[in-house]
Amino acid sequence: MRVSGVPTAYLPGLPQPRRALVMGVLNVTPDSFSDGGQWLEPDKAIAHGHELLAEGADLLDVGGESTRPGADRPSEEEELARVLPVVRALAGAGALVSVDTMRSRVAQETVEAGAVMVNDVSGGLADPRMLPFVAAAGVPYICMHWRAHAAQMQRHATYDDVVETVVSELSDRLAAAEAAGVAPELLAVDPGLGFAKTGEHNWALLAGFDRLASLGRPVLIAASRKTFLGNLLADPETGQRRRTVDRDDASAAVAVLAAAAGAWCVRSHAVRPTLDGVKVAAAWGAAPAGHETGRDRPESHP
Ligand code: PMM
Repeated sequence: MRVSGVPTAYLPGLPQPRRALVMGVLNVTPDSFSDGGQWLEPDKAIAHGHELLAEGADLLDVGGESTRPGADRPSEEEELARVLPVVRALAGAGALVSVDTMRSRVAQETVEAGAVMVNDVSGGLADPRMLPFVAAAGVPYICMHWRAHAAQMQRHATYDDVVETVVSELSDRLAAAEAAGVAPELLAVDPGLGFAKTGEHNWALLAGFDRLASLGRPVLIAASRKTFLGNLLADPETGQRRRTVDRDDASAAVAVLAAAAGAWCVRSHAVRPTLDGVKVAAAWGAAPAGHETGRDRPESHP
Protein backbone atom coordinates (compact mmCIF):
# COMPACT_ATOMS: atom_id res chain seq x y z
CA MET A 1 0.00 0.00 0.00
CA ARG A 2 1.41 3.37 -0.97
CA VAL A 3 1.39 6.16 1.64
CA SER A 4 3.05 9.56 1.54
CA GLY A 5 4.49 9.85 5.05
CA VAL A 6 6.01 13.23 4.28
CA PRO A 7 4.31 16.61 4.61
CA THR A 8 2.52 18.05 1.58
CA ALA A 9 4.03 21.45 2.55
CA TYR A 10 6.31 22.96 5.22
CA LEU A 11 6.63 26.21 7.14
CA PRO A 12 9.95 28.01 6.72
CA GLY A 13 12.20 28.49 9.73
CA LEU A 14 10.92 25.33 11.47
CA PRO A 15 12.47 21.85 11.29
CA GLN A 16 11.81 19.92 8.07
CA PRO A 17 12.75 16.33 8.95
CA ARG A 18 10.88 14.64 6.02
CA ARG A 19 8.20 13.36 8.38
CA ALA A 20 5.36 15.00 10.24
CA LEU A 21 6.48 17.20 13.11
CA VAL A 22 5.25 16.31 16.58
CA MET A 23 3.97 19.17 18.69
CA GLY A 24 3.77 18.41 22.40
CA VAL A 25 0.77 19.86 24.24
CA LEU A 26 1.46 21.94 27.33
CA ASN A 27 -1.76 23.32 28.79
CA VAL A 28 -1.12 25.74 31.65
CA THR A 29 -4.77 25.78 32.65
CA PRO A 30 -6.91 24.62 35.56
CA ASP A 31 -9.62 23.19 33.30
CA SER A 32 -8.41 21.72 29.98
CA PHE A 33 -10.40 18.58 29.26
CA SER A 34 -7.56 16.09 29.45
CA ASP A 35 -4.81 17.60 31.59
CA GLY A 36 -6.44 20.60 33.28
CA GLY A 37 -4.73 21.57 36.54
CA GLN A 38 -1.77 19.25 36.10
CA TRP A 39 0.64 21.90 34.83
CA LEU A 40 -0.86 25.11 36.25
CA GLU A 41 2.16 25.92 38.41
CA PRO A 42 4.98 27.30 36.26
CA ASP A 43 7.62 24.94 37.67
CA LYS A 44 5.49 21.88 36.95
CA ALA A 45 4.66 23.15 33.47
CA ILE A 46 8.31 23.81 32.67
CA ALA A 47 9.33 20.39 33.98
CA HIS A 48 6.62 18.76 31.85
CA GLY A 49 7.84 20.74 28.84
CA HIS A 50 11.29 19.23 29.37
CA GLU A 51 9.73 15.76 29.59
CA LEU A 52 7.98 16.30 26.25
CA LEU A 53 11.26 17.48 24.73
CA ALA A 54 13.06 14.43 26.11
CA GLU A 55 10.43 12.26 24.40
CA GLY A 56 11.38 13.96 21.13
CA ALA A 57 8.83 16.76 20.68
CA ASP A 58 9.80 19.00 17.78
CA LEU A 59 7.70 21.86 19.14
CA LEU A 60 5.92 22.68 22.40
CA ASP A 61 2.48 24.27 22.22
CA VAL A 62 1.94 26.35 25.36
CA GLY A 63 -1.62 27.47 26.06
CA GLY A 64 -3.28 29.28 28.96
CA GLU A 65 -6.93 29.12 27.92
CA SER A 66 -8.99 25.95 27.96
CA THR A 67 -11.07 25.50 24.83
CA ARG A 68 -13.01 22.47 26.01
CA PRO A 69 -16.71 22.77 25.08
CA GLY A 70 -18.50 25.02 27.57
CA ALA A 71 -15.34 26.49 29.15
CA ASP A 72 -15.31 30.10 30.39
CA ARG A 73 -12.49 32.38 29.25
CA PRO A 74 -9.76 33.55 31.64
CA SER A 75 -8.95 37.27 31.67
CA GLU A 76 -6.11 38.44 29.45
CA GLU A 77 -3.96 39.11 32.53
CA GLU A 78 -4.63 35.64 33.87
CA GLU A 79 -3.80 34.00 30.56
CA LEU A 80 -0.56 35.98 30.28
CA ALA A 81 0.44 35.18 33.84
CA ARG A 82 -0.01 31.48 33.09
CA VAL A 83 1.92 31.24 29.85
CA LEU A 84 4.60 33.92 29.94
CA PRO A 85 7.00 32.38 32.51
CA VAL A 86 6.61 28.97 30.89
CA VAL A 87 7.29 30.23 27.35
CA ARG A 88 10.23 32.32 28.56
CA ALA A 89 11.85 29.40 30.42
CA LEU A 90 11.36 26.79 27.69
CA ALA A 91 12.31 29.07 24.79
CA GLY A 92 15.27 30.22 26.88
CA ALA A 93 16.33 26.58 27.21
CA GLY A 94 16.32 26.29 23.42
CA ALA A 95 12.89 24.74 22.78
CA LEU A 96 10.80 25.74 19.77
CA VAL A 97 7.64 27.06 21.41
CA SER A 98 4.34 27.95 19.83
CA VAL A 99 1.81 29.92 21.82
CA ASP A 100 -1.76 28.64 21.73
CA THR A 101 -3.77 31.85 22.09
CA MET A 102 -6.59 33.81 20.50
CA ARG A 103 -5.34 37.12 21.97
CA SER A 104 -2.92 39.41 20.15
CA ARG A 105 -1.42 40.77 23.35
CA VAL A 106 -0.65 37.28 24.63
CA ALA A 107 0.81 36.43 21.23
CA GLN A 108 2.91 39.58 21.22
CA GLU A 109 4.32 39.22 24.73
CA THR A 110 5.11 35.55 24.31
CA VAL A 111 6.75 36.09 20.91
CA GLU A 112 8.87 38.77 22.59
CA ALA A 113 9.69 36.14 25.25
CA GLY A 114 10.86 33.67 22.59
CA ALA A 115 7.83 31.89 21.08
CA VAL A 116 8.46 31.19 17.38
CA MET A 117 4.91 30.54 16.18
CA VAL A 118 1.33 31.57 16.97
CA ASN A 119 -1.34 28.87 17.16
CA ASP A 120 -4.66 30.70 17.03
CA VAL A 121 -7.63 28.35 17.31
CA SER A 122 -9.91 31.19 16.16
CA GLY A 123 -8.10 31.73 12.86
CA GLY A 124 -7.98 35.46 13.61
CA LEU A 125 -11.70 35.79 14.32
CA ALA A 126 -11.55 36.27 18.10
CA ASP A 127 -9.27 39.33 18.15
CA PRO A 128 -9.15 41.81 15.24
CA ARG A 129 -5.59 42.77 16.20
CA MET A 130 -4.24 39.24 15.87
CA LEU A 131 -3.61 39.10 12.11
CA PRO A 132 -1.99 42.58 11.95
CA PHE A 133 0.28 41.54 14.84
CA VAL A 134 1.27 38.29 13.10
CA ALA A 135 1.94 40.21 9.89
CA ALA A 136 4.19 42.69 11.71
CA ALA A 137 6.01 40.00 13.69
CA GLY A 138 6.59 37.81 10.62
CA VAL A 139 6.10 34.58 12.59
CA PRO A 140 4.45 31.37 11.33
CA TYR A 141 0.75 31.19 12.11
CA ILE A 142 -1.57 28.22 12.50
CA CYS A 143 -4.98 29.18 11.19
CA MET A 144 -7.60 26.87 12.66
CA HIS A 145 -11.22 26.50 11.56
CA TRP A 146 -13.39 28.05 14.27
CA ARG A 147 -16.90 29.40 14.62
CA ALA A 148 -17.44 30.52 18.22
CA HIS A 149 -15.93 30.56 21.69
CA ALA A 150 -16.03 27.37 23.74
CA ALA A 151 -19.11 28.35 25.73
CA GLN A 152 -21.28 28.36 22.57
CA MET A 153 -19.34 26.45 19.94
CA GLN A 154 -21.29 23.19 19.89
CA ARG A 155 -24.43 25.16 18.91
CA HIS A 156 -22.59 26.02 15.68
CA ALA A 157 -21.89 22.43 14.69
CA THR A 158 -24.17 22.48 11.63
CA TYR A 159 -22.91 21.84 8.10
CA ASP A 160 -24.37 20.60 4.81
CA ASP A 161 -21.02 19.26 3.69
CA VAL A 162 -18.54 19.63 6.52
CA VAL A 163 -15.41 19.11 4.43
CA GLU A 164 -16.33 21.59 1.71
CA THR A 165 -17.58 24.14 4.25
CA VAL A 166 -14.47 23.93 6.43
CA VAL A 167 -12.20 24.18 3.38
CA SER A 168 -14.14 27.20 2.15
CA GLU A 169 -14.20 28.95 5.56
CA LEU A 170 -10.49 28.24 6.05
CA SER A 171 -9.80 29.63 2.62
CA ASP A 172 -11.58 32.84 3.67
CA ARG A 173 -9.41 33.06 6.78
CA LEU A 174 -6.24 32.53 4.75
CA ALA A 175 -7.38 35.37 2.49
CA ALA A 176 -8.02 37.56 5.55
CA ALA A 177 -4.55 36.79 6.90
CA GLU A 178 -2.94 37.65 3.58
CA ALA A 179 -5.03 40.83 3.33
CA ALA A 180 -3.68 41.79 6.77
CA GLY A 181 -0.16 41.36 5.42
CA VAL A 182 0.78 37.87 6.61
CA ALA A 183 3.12 36.20 4.10
CA PRO A 184 1.27 33.19 2.62
CA GLU A 185 4.26 30.88 3.17
CA LEU A 186 3.96 31.47 6.94
CA LEU A 187 0.40 30.09 7.11
CA ALA A 188 -0.58 26.56 8.14
CA VAL A 189 -4.16 25.26 8.36
CA ASP A 190 -5.99 23.07 10.85
CA PRO A 191 -9.57 21.72 10.52
CA GLY A 192 -10.19 22.27 14.25
CA LEU A 193 -11.36 18.81 15.28
CA GLY A 194 -14.00 19.11 18.01
CA PHE A 195 -14.42 22.88 17.59
CA ALA A 196 -18.06 23.28 16.55
CA LYS A 197 -17.79 19.72 15.21
CA THR A 198 -19.46 16.46 16.16
CA GLY A 199 -17.59 13.18 16.08
CA GLU A 200 -19.08 12.49 12.65
CA HIS A 201 -17.75 15.84 11.42
CA ASN A 202 -14.28 15.05 12.79
CA TRP A 203 -14.12 11.69 11.01
CA ALA A 204 -15.32 13.27 7.77
CA LEU A 205 -12.60 15.92 8.02
CA LEU A 206 -9.93 13.29 8.61
CA ALA A 207 -11.22 11.29 5.66
CA GLY A 208 -11.22 14.54 3.66
CA PHE A 209 -7.56 15.24 4.40
CA ASP A 210 -6.73 15.62 0.71
CA ARG A 211 -9.25 18.46 0.37
CA LEU A 212 -7.63 20.26 3.32
CA ALA A 213 -4.20 19.75 1.75
CA SER A 214 -5.55 21.17 -1.52
CA LEU A 215 -5.49 24.59 0.17
CA GLY A 216 -1.78 24.38 -0.55
CA ARG A 217 -0.71 25.04 3.02
CA PRO A 218 0.87 22.71 5.62
CA VAL A 219 -1.85 20.86 7.55
CA LEU A 220 -1.88 20.39 11.33
CA ILE A 221 -4.02 17.61 12.79
CA ALA A 222 -4.87 17.77 16.51
CA ALA A 223 -6.96 14.78 17.54
CA SER A 224 -5.13 13.96 20.75
CA ARG A 225 -7.41 12.65 23.50
CA LYS A 226 -10.50 14.31 22.01
CA THR A 227 -14.04 13.23 22.83
CA PHE A 228 -14.71 11.54 19.48
CA LEU A 229 -11.97 9.06 20.37
CA GLY A 230 -13.47 8.57 23.83
CA ASN A 231 -16.77 7.72 22.13
CA LEU A 232 -15.14 5.38 19.62
CA LEU A 233 -13.53 3.48 22.49
CA ALA A 234 -16.56 3.52 24.80
CA ASP A 235 -17.02 0.46 26.99
CA PRO A 236 -19.21 -1.94 24.99
CA GLU A 237 -21.01 -3.07 28.17
CA THR A 238 -21.76 0.23 29.88
CA GLY A 239 -21.43 2.65 26.97
CA GLN A 240 -19.16 4.76 29.15
CA ARG A 241 -16.69 6.93 27.25
CA ARG A 242 -13.01 5.94 27.45
CA ARG A 243 -11.18 8.22 29.95
CA THR A 244 -9.10 11.04 28.40
CA VAL A 245 -5.77 9.67 29.69
CA ASP A 246 -6.57 6.27 28.17
CA ARG A 247 -7.01 7.65 24.65
CA ASP A 248 -3.31 7.97 23.76
CA ASP A 249 -3.04 4.80 21.66
CA ALA A 250 -5.99 5.85 19.53
CA SER A 251 -4.61 9.40 19.37
CA ALA A 252 -1.31 8.05 18.08
CA ALA A 253 -3.19 5.96 15.52
CA VAL A 254 -4.91 9.08 14.16
CA ALA A 255 -1.56 10.88 14.09
CA VAL A 256 0.04 8.06 12.11
CA LEU A 257 -2.78 7.98 9.56
CA ALA A 258 -2.59 11.77 9.26
CA ALA A 259 1.18 11.61 8.80
CA ALA A 260 0.74 8.86 6.21
CA ALA A 261 -1.63 11.16 4.32
CA GLY A 262 0.85 14.06 4.36
CA ALA A 263 0.12 16.07 7.53
CA TRP A 264 2.79 18.63 8.31
CA CYS A 265 2.38 18.40 12.08
CA VAL A 266 0.44 16.41 14.66
CA ARG A 267 -0.40 17.82 18.07
CA SER A 268 -0.07 15.30 20.88
CA HIS A 269 -0.19 14.83 24.66
CA ALA A 270 1.85 11.61 24.36
CA VAL A 271 4.88 12.47 22.29
CA ARG A 272 6.89 9.24 22.28
CA PRO A 273 4.33 6.89 20.67
CA THR A 274 3.26 9.64 18.30
CA LEU A 275 6.81 10.29 17.15
CA ASP A 276 7.47 6.57 16.75
CA GLY A 277 4.34 6.34 14.64
CA VAL A 278 5.10 9.25 12.33
CA LYS A 279 8.57 7.78 11.78
CA VAL A 280 6.92 4.54 10.71
CA ALA A 281 4.70 6.45 8.27
CA ALA A 282 7.72 8.27 6.83
CA ALA A 283 9.80 5.08 6.45
CA TRP A 284 6.88 3.31 4.80
CA GLY A 285 6.36 6.24 2.45
CA ALA A 286 10.05 6.41 1.54
CA ALA A 287 10.40 2.70 0.75
CA PRO A 288 10.31 1.68 -2.91
CA ALA A 289 7.34 -0.46 -3.94
CA GLY A 290 7.98 -4.23 -4.20
CA HIS A 291 8.49 -4.40 -7.95
CA GLU A 292 11.25 -1.77 -7.68
CA THR A 293 13.27 -3.68 -5.07
CA GLY A 294 14.08 -6.83 -6.98
CA ARG A 295 12.05 -8.69 -4.36
CA ASP A 296 11.42 -11.48 -6.88
CA ARG A 297 15.10 -12.32 -7.09
CA PRO A 298 15.99 -14.93 -4.45
CA GLU A 299 19.48 -13.49 -3.86
CA SER A 300 17.96 -10.21 -2.66
CA HIS A 301 16.03 -11.89 0.16
CA PRO A 302 17.40 -11.08 3.59
N1 PMM B 1 -7.23 21.81 20.24
C1 PMM B 1 -7.07 22.22 21.50
C2 PMM B 1 -6.19 23.25 21.83
N2 PMM B 1 -5.45 23.85 20.87
N3 PMM B 1 -4.82 24.03 18.62
C3 PMM B 1 -4.95 23.64 17.35
N4 PMM B 1 -4.22 24.23 16.39
N5 PMM B 1 -5.82 22.67 16.99
C4 PMM B 1 -6.62 22.03 17.89
O1 PMM B 1 -7.43 21.17 17.49
C5 PMM B 1 -6.49 22.41 19.26
C6 PMM B 1 -5.57 23.43 19.59
C7 PMM B 1 -7.89 21.57 22.57
O2 PMM B 1 -7.26 20.42 23.04
P1 PMM B 1 -6.41 20.38 24.41
O3 PMM B 1 -7.30 20.91 25.50
O4 PMM B 1 -6.05 18.97 24.59
O5 PMM B 1 -5.20 21.25 24.23
